[in-house]
Amino acid sequence: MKCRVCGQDAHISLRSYNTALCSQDFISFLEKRVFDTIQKYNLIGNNDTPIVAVSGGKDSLSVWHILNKLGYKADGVYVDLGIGEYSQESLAKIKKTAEGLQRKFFVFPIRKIFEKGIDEIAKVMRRVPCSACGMIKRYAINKVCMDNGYNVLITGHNLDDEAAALLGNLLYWKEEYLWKKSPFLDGHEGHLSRKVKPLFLCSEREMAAYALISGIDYIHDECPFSINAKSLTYKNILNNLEETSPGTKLQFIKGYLKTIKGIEEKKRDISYCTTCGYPCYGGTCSMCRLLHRFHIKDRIGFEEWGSNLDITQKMMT
Ligand code: Q46
Ligand code: ZN
Repeated sequence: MKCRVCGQDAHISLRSYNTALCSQDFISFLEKRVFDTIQKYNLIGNNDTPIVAVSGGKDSLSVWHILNKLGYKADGVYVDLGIGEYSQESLAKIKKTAEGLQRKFFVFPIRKIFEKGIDEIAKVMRRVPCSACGMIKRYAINKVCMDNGYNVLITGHNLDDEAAALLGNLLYWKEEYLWKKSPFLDGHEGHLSRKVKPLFLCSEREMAAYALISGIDYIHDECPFSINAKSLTYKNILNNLEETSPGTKLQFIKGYLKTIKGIEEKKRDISYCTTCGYPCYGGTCSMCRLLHRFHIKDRIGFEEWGSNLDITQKMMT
């Protein structure tokens, strides 16, 4: 197989695009797709201050790398879940990437703040780890954005993540989540940053190839709590469909985007937490209730790591 662009040997075949490319042209092809996605859906504007939610995995580190390569000067934010070696290694990969990009990043160190890892906190909350994790991550990342003037939060969700989540929501007709699959979620001025997903048209396989070819050093292990995630089952189902009908995932997501234009977002009456101002559905938000339970309001803060890996402790305001 020959590269469609330069005619040299191809290294990756992209069946959903009915094409094959050499490593170098694949990198340009993927970066252009991310750039076109940002432009077409107005994900990041010239006056925006973007920040990437990084986990140490291939997608978030790659999107961080791509954005900075494309000229979007993005910093990073990481929630350290306190899961032993997994979290330590993730942090090490993020530090290395930040140093290479010469960008700073923020860390919300759960174990230092709560004196417990996410699994123990989840037990106290009587939730499964992923539920506690989701709530704390959303809150902490948004707080870093609000306290430091970042108005656009970028996540590394890829096509496979989005298609699996959409399939799950459709199977159970979770109407309230259907509109949330958009690559662009509005924020609330002064309370919630906008959320965008520049990789939502790039598949898992493409992102793995991109990270490998670009030499991005990421953590290969998955979070230990992801093992029983339903999303993995949905991903397998979609991969089987993709095998026989290349392009299925892309069509699924693109078709959805066309369709949701006509769906009215079902808005619930949102109010703001009376303690911290975070959007919630009445009274005090879940995070403020959790902090109250742990009596740790005075320890809630984050670390700011400079691009030279110097570190500053900051309290949340
Ligand atoms: S939710 Fe669950 Fe993930 Fe949090 S506890 Fe791990 S698997 S990291 S995106
Ligand atoms: Zn609150």
